[in-house]
Amino acid sequence: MQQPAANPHAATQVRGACPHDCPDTCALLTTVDNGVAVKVQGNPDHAHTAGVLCAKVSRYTERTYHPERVLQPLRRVGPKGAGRFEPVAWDEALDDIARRLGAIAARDAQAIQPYSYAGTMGLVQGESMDRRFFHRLGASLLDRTICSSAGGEALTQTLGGKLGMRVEFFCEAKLILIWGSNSIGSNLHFWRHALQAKRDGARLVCIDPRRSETAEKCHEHIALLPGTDAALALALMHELIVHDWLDHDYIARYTLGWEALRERALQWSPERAAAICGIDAQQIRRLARDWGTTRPAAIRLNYGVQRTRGGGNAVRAIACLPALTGAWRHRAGGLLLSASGAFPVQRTALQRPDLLADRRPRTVNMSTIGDALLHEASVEAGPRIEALVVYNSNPLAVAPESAKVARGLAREDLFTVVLEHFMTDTADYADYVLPATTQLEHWDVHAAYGHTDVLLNRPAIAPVGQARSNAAIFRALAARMGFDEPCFQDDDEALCRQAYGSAVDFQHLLDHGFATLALPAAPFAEGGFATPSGRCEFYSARLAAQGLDGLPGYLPNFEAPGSSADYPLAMISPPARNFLNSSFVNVKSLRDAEGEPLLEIHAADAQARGIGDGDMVRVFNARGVYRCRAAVSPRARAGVVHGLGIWWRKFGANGTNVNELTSQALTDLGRAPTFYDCLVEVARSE
Ligand SMILES: Nc1nc2c(c(=O)[nH]1)N[C@H]1C(S)=C(S)[C@@H](COP(=O)(O)OP(=O)(O)OC[C@H]3O[C@@H](n4cnc5c(=O)[nH]c(N)nc54)[C@H](O)[C@@H]3O)O[C@H]1N2
Ligand SMILES: Nc1nc2c(c(=O)[nH]1)N[C@H]1C(S)=C(S)[C@@H](COP(=O)(O)OP(=O)(O)OC[C@H]3O[C@@H](n4cnc5c(=O)[nH]c(N)nc54)[C@H](O)[C@@H]3O)O[C@H]1N2
Ligand code: SF4
Ligand SMILES: [Mo]
Repeated sequence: MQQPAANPHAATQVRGACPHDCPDTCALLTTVDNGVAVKVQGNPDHAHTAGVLCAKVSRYTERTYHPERVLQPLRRVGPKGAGRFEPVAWDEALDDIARRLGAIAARDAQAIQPYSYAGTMGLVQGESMDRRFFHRLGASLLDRTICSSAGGEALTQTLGGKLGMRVEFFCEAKLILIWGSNSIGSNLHFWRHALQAKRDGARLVCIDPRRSETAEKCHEHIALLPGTDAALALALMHELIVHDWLDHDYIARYTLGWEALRERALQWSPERAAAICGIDAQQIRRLARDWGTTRPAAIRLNYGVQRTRGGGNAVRAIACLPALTGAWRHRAGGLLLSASGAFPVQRTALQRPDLLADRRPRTVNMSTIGDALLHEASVEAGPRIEALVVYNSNPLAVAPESAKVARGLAREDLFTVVLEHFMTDTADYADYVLPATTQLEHWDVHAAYGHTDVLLNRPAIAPVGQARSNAAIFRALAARMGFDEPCFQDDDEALCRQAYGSAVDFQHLLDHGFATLALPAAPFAEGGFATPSGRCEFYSARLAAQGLDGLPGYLPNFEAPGSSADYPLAMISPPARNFLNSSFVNVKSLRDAEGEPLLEIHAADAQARGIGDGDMVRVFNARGVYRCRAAVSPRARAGVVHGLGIWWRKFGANGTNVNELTSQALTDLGRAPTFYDCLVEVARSE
């Protein structure tokens, strides 16, 4: 059961890893018959996967053998964005790309901009040969902020890193707060543990503006307004203090800044927070009692809380709660947002920043790529972007304020190369589209952020068509650019070995497909935080030194509900269950399950606008217009609408998606986007 057997007619099973940006990082088993992948299943031997995949990846073969897959290099023949291309030979495409990048680099390599994110989470196809190539070239660096950097920075300041509870112990908790997470849709394998805990008598509370699939199944749902989580967390602290539901011993030994935090929290009565959160003060009191008096108690925090102006501070405030009650003492207590900091990835060896030598290229923030492409105010110093190389990402669909991204991509003087599986919205604007392999066709090795196992992905099948792995494409470009350092010779399997070096036994990965990191069951039971003080830092001297608030505080949204007469509704745009960001939108069975682009709206807000269920609506603000169908839905609270999923623009009724409406304003920490800090108005559309 490993590599396709010598006899091509015998069906074999190949072990792999799910490449998607999902906390679960499942172990896959691909059945290969006669060189064709016929089935992708969860590996039953891997405890976290437990033999179960989500609906999306159970259909992975539909994606790999999709009739619209890009299977040969393409060169643009029509206007940018029109999607008209002609096939071209690999050598011709690579020669021309190398020549054009070389000409730009001869003037200023910083005019070349890589743009990538987590289309694959693989360390090899996501952050190895590509980084070496751009480092050697001296291209602009990319600040990869689009998903998790506000919350990540908050965790780093408070706990010392992206560290937290082990997911497998949530099943032993007696109280679980599911905070800013629709776990059933986006973290299915955690939800198994929550359900087990529920069966064993635990209370589940969901804190989310939307009555999600997950909120419905919890004992209580607290439907606060978007961007108000810090106010809620501070009021919880207020109640913990007033009722003395505190672990004074834990606070004294293992935390920093308690007196200052206490003073701050005492300003946050439940009534004050309730008015801001748009909820009942009684709900806050009850939640505080639950958190203060239940052991073990755990928080599954997710990234939904950090996509507003104060998102970093919200995560800081929430991350203080387990230390106040000593919840960390128990392995089933504490908090988990991301565990990715536990992985000993050898990033320097993989990415080779030394290839920059003494050059210090500027850094461009991926979340403001619209402004950067248009070279507008507030963008990073340095030259106008002349070439854009996109891989593992679909910026036109996923980055905020897409009208600007589209205008930038349409620039005639921009040379764009896109490595892709499909003709995405972004690929339509490329000068060259290069066919990339999928996870079934290449080697890779993975970390995770929702569990703590390392996974290996072996290729199950040969590349489909003329597809090449990202690493192979950058290797070929490096050769054409004359980069002769030996590291440009490393093949994909060698890169897999380098990803963890001696920190993980590669032979074990080859033999079993995964390896479990040796980690303590309860990471902060006796302090040991990875902060400079070694304590949970309620007060951060590092933040104060940057001129920021040293304590977690509440920052109202840039576009706070009620602050604009023209745009009275707050719009959030969380993931759709059957898509993964903008991936899978073109897999028909999954698109059929989602139906069409929808806006969930509360009955009162719909009625006030004469909108009926199923009507077409215009959702608009000063940045743009998005047309879609209204779903008058009990999932929406009054004042908040939900534009679900990241649809491809080309499937949208007016050729846009929700990001036509979102802004490029950045969060308080981590320079991250504020997708859920967005006011709109909605009107019936004929
Ligand atoms: N099926 C599916 N799974 C996915 C993804 C996907 O697109 N589809 N995306 C993946 C990615 S990239 C990521 S980063 C992860 C995590 O992605 P997350 O962004 O954590 O996504 P969700 O789990 O849907 O949880 C977000 C929840 O937060 C809620 N929310 C919005 N604003 C606020 C707020 O201000 N406060 C609070 N408390 N809640 C708020 C939303 O209504 C939503 O239910 O999921 C991954 N998994
Ligand atoms: N409005 C709104 N916008 C959001 C969000 C939101 O909640 N609301 N969520 C944000 C978040 S959390 C994230 S993480 C970003 C996600 O943004 P992206 O990381 O851009 O994610 P995807 O949209 O899935 O696009 C990934 C692309 O990579 C391609 N790909 C996959 N594997 C490979 C490979 O091996 N090689 C190559 N060359 N290509 C590959 C896929 O075909 C796909 O088109 O979106 C953000 N945008
Ligand atoms: S997307 Fe998430 S749940 Fe689905 S198979 Fe991949 S890791 Fe597992
Ligand atoms: Mo993400």
